[in-house]
Amino acid sequence: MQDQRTSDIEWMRRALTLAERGPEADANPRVGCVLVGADGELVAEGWHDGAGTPHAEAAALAAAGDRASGATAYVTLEPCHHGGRTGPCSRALAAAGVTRVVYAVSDPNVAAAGGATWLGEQGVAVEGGVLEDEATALNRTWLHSVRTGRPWVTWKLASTLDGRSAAADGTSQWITGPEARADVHERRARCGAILVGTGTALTDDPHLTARRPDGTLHDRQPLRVVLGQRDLPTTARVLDDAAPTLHLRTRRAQDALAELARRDVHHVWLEGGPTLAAAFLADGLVDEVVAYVAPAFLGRGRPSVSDLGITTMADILRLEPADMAFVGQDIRITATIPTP
Ligand code: AOF
Ligand code: ZN
Repeated sequence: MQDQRTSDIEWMRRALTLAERGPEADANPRVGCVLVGADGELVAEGWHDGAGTPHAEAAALAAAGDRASGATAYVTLEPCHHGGRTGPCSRALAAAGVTRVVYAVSDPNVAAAGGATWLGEQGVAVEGGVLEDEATALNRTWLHSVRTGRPWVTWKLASTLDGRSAAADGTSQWITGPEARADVHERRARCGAILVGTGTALTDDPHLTARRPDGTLHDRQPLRVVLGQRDLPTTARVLDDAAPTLHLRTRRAQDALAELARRDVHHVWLEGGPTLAAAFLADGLVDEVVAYVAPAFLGRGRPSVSDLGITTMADILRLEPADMAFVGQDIRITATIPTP
């Protein structure tokens, strides 16, 4: 017989795998739940499939029926304790006769939290923090957004080895190859919003949709967000009907992000240009950089980011490397910016 700690970890790993089936760019987190009987056998499983659908616990309880009585529930997020769109999982678990609840990470959503405490008061054995790091990584952007009130921001850049994102005459197509561009489109589809400034929208007239290499649209399109006070012509591609678009007429990046968090966007894909990127970086609003670096030089040309006000080595902005990979002929570097 395995000790309880080992089996707790194994079942939680299963719950995390189930959670991954949920949609990534949803308003809600990805959550998985496994119900295990007193005999140590699997009773039922469930996962959350996006806002408005049953929570993971509710899905597992529905699949279990009477067999939930006396079971242990493994949940990747603390069970909710609010009315919300679907009703409190804490009460549903207790009502079904679940005697033990093991969860990975506490719910930072103040409206929904409190399930663990309440279950404990009902005499249910409750334990939190099992595989907490893995569960945190799974919902990194959602947790960040709920905790800070602003979405996780990924700044995507494409540049040459000498850090140029456009040639001296302004031409910028194409620094990176088709594989890198396809990679960008796939990642766009997994974000809540794509953000550019009015400068980029007016100069490049981008679509800002997520497309496959054959030009067809991905099934999911992020919200297209243009930031800045200048008007856009009604003919701008970003205003076509391929995806929803929001023009935020504020200069303040912080306000724009707060507005997006209110709209349940928890992952923003920032796509330039250099002035907007510099503003976000200077305000500490970039959480992660995904840089596609082409093995090429431009010499003269436009830098990927404008002045950051850094004049001496002591002030260098250093990132935490997270990943590096070849994407076609180009190199993709992923790095995070630690919050001070
Ligand atoms: C859970 N299990 O599967 C999820 C939870 O609007 P609602 O009713 O869908 O509630 C959303 C909130 O509930 C969400 O912000 C988070 O705090 C929690 N999500 N909780 O116990 C789940 N998806
Ligand atoms: Zn719930």
